[in-house]
Amino acid sequence: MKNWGTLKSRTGWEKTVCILLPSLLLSSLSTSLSSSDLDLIPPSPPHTHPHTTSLPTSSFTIGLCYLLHLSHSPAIWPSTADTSTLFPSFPEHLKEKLEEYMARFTKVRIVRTKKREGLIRTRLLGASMAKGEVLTFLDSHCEVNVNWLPPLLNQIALNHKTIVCPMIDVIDHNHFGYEAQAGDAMRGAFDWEMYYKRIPIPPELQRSDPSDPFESPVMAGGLFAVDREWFWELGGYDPGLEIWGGEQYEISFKVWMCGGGMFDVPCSRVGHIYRKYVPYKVPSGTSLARNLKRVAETWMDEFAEYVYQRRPEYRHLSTGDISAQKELRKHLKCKDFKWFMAAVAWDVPKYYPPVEPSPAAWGEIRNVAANLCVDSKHGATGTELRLDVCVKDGSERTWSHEQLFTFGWREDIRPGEPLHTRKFCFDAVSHSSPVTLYDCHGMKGNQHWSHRKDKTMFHPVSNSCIDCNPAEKKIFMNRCDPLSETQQWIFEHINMTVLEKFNGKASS
Ligand SMILES: [Mn+2]
Repeated sequence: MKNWGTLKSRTGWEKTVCILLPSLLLSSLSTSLSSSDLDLIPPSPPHTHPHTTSLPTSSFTIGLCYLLHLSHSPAIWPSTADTSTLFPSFPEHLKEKLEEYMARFTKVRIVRTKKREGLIRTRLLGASMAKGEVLTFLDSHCEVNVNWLPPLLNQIALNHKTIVCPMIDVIDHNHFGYEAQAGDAMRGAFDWEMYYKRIPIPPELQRSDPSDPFESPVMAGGLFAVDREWFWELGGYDPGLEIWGGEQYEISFKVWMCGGGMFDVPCSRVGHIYRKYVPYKVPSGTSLARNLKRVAETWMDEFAEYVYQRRPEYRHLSTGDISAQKELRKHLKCKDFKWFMAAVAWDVPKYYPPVEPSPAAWGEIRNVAANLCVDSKHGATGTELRLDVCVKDGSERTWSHEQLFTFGWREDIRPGEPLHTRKFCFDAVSHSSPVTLYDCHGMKGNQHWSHRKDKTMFHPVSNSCIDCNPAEKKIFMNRCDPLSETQQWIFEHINMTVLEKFNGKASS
């Protein structure tokens, strides 16, 4: 027993227990072990693992601030770490203090950039100076968990063209509490505005052992391990990307399309602090858009058009020179994006279709009794919907109104025109609650609406309807009474074919 390391979380993912044996990894469900058994197995310090030489050595590149936090993670310096490289940015107060402090970690090298280079080029610099066989990239605001590294290295030892990502657990930015993400193991995906999304692992890809690594189309951010030579064969990150953003898509598309693959490894856990706001200034402000367009132009072929349809402002953006990236793609004989969508990300369009199916209704929503419109005032989560004078009827202060809504294919209602909806949905929690905007979850439930022939807006889950008080301009849920004109609503535009399909599905 003493040679075994056990991986055990503080909360959230006890179901998956991963056991490390010398040079190979076995994983099993905890059904045969009770949690008290697990407590009896002392996690052996990483440096005493008697593994063979078959696991490659690893170098780390870690960015920016909070790095003291990470360097004190007990498991960050396993014996497989050959050289570790830390990268502070340029805050003056860290200069000598940091060097003095880090002197006690003999494996740490501090390398400084001359000017601010941003995450992407700084990581490239770290990678260029690393000597280990495997590069492991981590954010500085991370805390690695027990035995996080060997399961990653193992996948790379099996296939050196594999990029592997740990499960990213959540460290709360207020109190540093540690827990798994909602849903824990999920595939990395994206919508066609290029927002990162997580989608369930489809049954076809589910393993009998949930602790087995699984394929993921795109990585979440910057936490991954990669064979050093393979990383450079792939051209590293595109050095033309600025500061931050889009690089996770670039490396993900590239590794899949150019003959490799990407896996998430449930046995490898790394906690990450999700911050509430960005604590630094990003120069010029458009670098994210430019980065995304650069990635789209280099890798996404005709699918880039789906992005531009949703972000028309990208059309006129300059990507800078991408000829080297295109040349690399040709040189590596990479497959096209159509292949990527068919072979790797085939389940993504089920959640995020490139061509949005036609909505059932859109435009203003006018109440029959009040002759007033639903108005969400550009509000965010928690905003209560109110009645207001319809913009079309010459209401002034138009800047403060938001009266265009889309009743779309997910059968939820969102502010905005069909191609540019916001990510908030009409949401009700009971048969008498107000109707508010809430972050769309896309899973129907309490955001599922139906617009019936009698003009009511029916909420199946609470078996109630949207009602209003014209005098107070309040909008709320109530017991359905189709004869009451305060419960009758008229959408400006209706696609009857789609609407009947929605309603037919509901009644069948
Ligand atoms: Mn981060």
